[in-house]
Amino acid sequence: MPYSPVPAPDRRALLKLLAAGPALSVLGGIATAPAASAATAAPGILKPLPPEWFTVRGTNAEARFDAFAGTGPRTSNERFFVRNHTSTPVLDAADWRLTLWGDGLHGRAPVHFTYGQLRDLPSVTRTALIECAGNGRSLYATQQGEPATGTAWTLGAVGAARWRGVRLSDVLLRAGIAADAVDLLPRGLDDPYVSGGVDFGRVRRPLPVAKAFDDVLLAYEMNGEPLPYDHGHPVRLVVPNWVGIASVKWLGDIEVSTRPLTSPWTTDWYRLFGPAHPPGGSAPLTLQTVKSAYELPFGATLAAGRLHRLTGRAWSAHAPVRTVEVSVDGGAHWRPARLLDTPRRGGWVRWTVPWLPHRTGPATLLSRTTDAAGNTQPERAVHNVQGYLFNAVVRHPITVA
Ligand SMILES: Nc1nc2c(c(=O)[nH]1)N[C@H]1C(S)=C(S)[C@@H](COP(=O)(O)O)O[C@H]1N2
Ligand SMILES: [Mo]
Repeated sequence: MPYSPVPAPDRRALLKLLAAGPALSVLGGIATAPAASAATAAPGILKPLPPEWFTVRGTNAEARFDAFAGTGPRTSNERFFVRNHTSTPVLDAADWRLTLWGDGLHGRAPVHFTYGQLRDLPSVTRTALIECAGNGRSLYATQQGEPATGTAWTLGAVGAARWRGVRLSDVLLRAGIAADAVDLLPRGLDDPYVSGGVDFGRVRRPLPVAKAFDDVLLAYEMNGEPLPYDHGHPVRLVVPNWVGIASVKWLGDIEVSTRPLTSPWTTDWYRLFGPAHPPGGSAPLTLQTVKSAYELPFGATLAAGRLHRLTGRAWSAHAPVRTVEVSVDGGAHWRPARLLDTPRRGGWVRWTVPWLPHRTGPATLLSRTTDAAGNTQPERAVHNVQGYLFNAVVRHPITVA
């Protein structure tokens, strides 16, 4: 077993260590912030959150999209957004085990895998985006005048990493999954989620066996490092192209069931409610959507009479990106951006377009992704009460001076 974890320190000691700074790179995957920055804190997140990289929103940290400018096609562990229902638990891989149980296993007795046993299975490595279903939520209010409940993300609740781990299907087969199993219920080891005085239990969300056998990973590495604490150490699910909530962190057990399962994460949240949707809500959300964003702060000032190389990123959960079109005049004229990466489903592409602004004053930048399946960003997103799956063309305000 190649990975020797740090002996689990108590939380306060760990935070103190983190505050102490650079010596900490020994901690699995927790890197140190740039020297110049005074990191802000989010309750329950362990890694440094320098304000030039993150905006803290409650127990979550949104990546600043403008800070992706000049970085590669993958998001480093230090810059990856964090979405925590409660707080990051410090788990020790040495005494962690995964339990599979339920009537969908042949033996019907629980089956355990230690961390070492998982690491001894054949590994696979793949790049996948993880994106919160609520990414872009605040734009329902700011752009469409239709507020939604929940964390007011702008566009930075998304990141692309290279994940290494074992296929969930390999583990299910070794555990003796029955032919008539239909649903899994992966559950995290973080504290139970309590909201409005109601204890909803630990984070858990049904996952169809069919998706599990398609492309789901039990990941133990992120960008070549042991999974960092905040991103699910020692093992998380990576469910490519699906809403981020499917990628359960700090995985502890998986129920395997011959009957369809539910949890509040498929009944109360992560479906579409509101007048535009079926009474009682849509089906539970699965795939993410189509988006693009400029690597520029909202309200940025650009110098008139100078050539700017505008950059951004585009992604679609449905198919590889085909085109990104850009407008610098609020949508009157469009031209294609140049794609800087080979489009792949499950990743994002960086794009660029030159712009020489002449007229000073406020301007609106737009970008529009179309994927190879013909999905394109609409002018308006279909509103839903909880503000999921915002996919509209974003109107990015800037000033030319
Ligand atoms: N156990 C557990 N898993 C979880 C969560 C959580 O709070 N607890 N948050 C989910 C949500 S809503 C998202 S968007 C992703 C975010 O992954 P990240 O924090 O690694 O970016 O993790 C998912 N997995
Ligand atoms: Mo999420």
